Amino acid sequence: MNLNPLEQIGWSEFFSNQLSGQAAKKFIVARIAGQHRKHLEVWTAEEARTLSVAKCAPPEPLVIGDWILLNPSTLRLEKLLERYSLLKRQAAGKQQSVQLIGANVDTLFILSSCNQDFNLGRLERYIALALNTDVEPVLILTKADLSASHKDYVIQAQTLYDPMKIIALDARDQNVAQRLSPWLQPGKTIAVLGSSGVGKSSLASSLGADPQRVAAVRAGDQKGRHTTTWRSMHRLNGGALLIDNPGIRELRLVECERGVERLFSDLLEFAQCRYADCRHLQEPSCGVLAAVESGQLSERRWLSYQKLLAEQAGCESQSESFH
Ligand SMILES: Nc1nc2c(ncn2[C@@H]2O[C@H](COP(=O)(O)OP(=O)(O)OP(=O)(O)O)[C@@H](O)[C@H]2O)c(=O)[nH]1
Ligand SMILES: [Zn+2]
Repeated sequence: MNLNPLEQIGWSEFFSNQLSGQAAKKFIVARIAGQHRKHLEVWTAEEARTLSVAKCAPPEPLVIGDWILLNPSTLRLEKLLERYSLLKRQAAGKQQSVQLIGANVDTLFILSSCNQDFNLGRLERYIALALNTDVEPVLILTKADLSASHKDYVIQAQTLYDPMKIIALDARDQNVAQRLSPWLQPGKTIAVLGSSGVGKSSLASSLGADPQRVAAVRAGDQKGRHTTTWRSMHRLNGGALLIDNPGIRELRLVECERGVERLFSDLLEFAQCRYADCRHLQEPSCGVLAAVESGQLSERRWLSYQKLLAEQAGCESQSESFH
């Protein structure tokens, strides 16, 4: 496959359709490839450049993975192109504030270790986050080499969302790219999320990410809360792009009803309820409650559904300003 320089960093028809021929000639097309407190790193067809955040103040916040148009003489932001996917969550410690995680992502690698880090409720949040914006979730169970029972983890996780691919591996293994090859096509963008210590940096290195950039993300995480904006994009061996993120302590969903509905489609199949607007909480003649009662549906799953819906109710879209 012969990709031109922009396609190699993720450009596609979805974006070129947003440009008039004139705009394509007049402006520099760039992708945000690094987010730091005071500056952005962008990639163009020719080079990597650094921009001051002050010059990039669009009406809505920018995030790594975004495609933007820059004025060639001032390097000011002219336009943010429409995104085909956007991963976001509630900002840590700030209810009602949205934090963007990454834009124009094709695949979300959800990392969890085959040990006490493994938690079904937490995985459900990550999967819903991806499904909400049509990003394919892929569950990567790391530290499989340390667990005799990694197959049990796979079986448990498969109950969460049947179509999801699950791969158990050793993140330090240099051959992991073979097993992940369906998602590593040139020009495709992958975001990696998971708790601290699950092997995000190890996996990035095994896939060929530049170790210096990986180290920068880790150092940023240790500096404290401001560093949540410290993310970078890596080119992997074989040509895919990977967005690294600091470890997430607690993921809370926001504006994610669609993702929750898709994740819990098995539960909603039971929703033959008396009331059309049944919330499946305690209403009489509720098909979902009846399924829990009869054991067709696990109580854990029903509780999880209710919890994920409740936590985002009342969380309005007030994006955290990027500074
Ligand atoms: N045995 C084994 N060790 C692993 C595996 N993945 C990661 N490790 C080790 O676990 C430790 C943490 O791995 P990292 O790759 O730094 O984890 P991380 O997710 O990047 O952590 P943060 O940077 O804190 O978010 C390191 O000592 C790794 O060598 C694995 O699959 N198997
Ligand atoms: Zn109901």
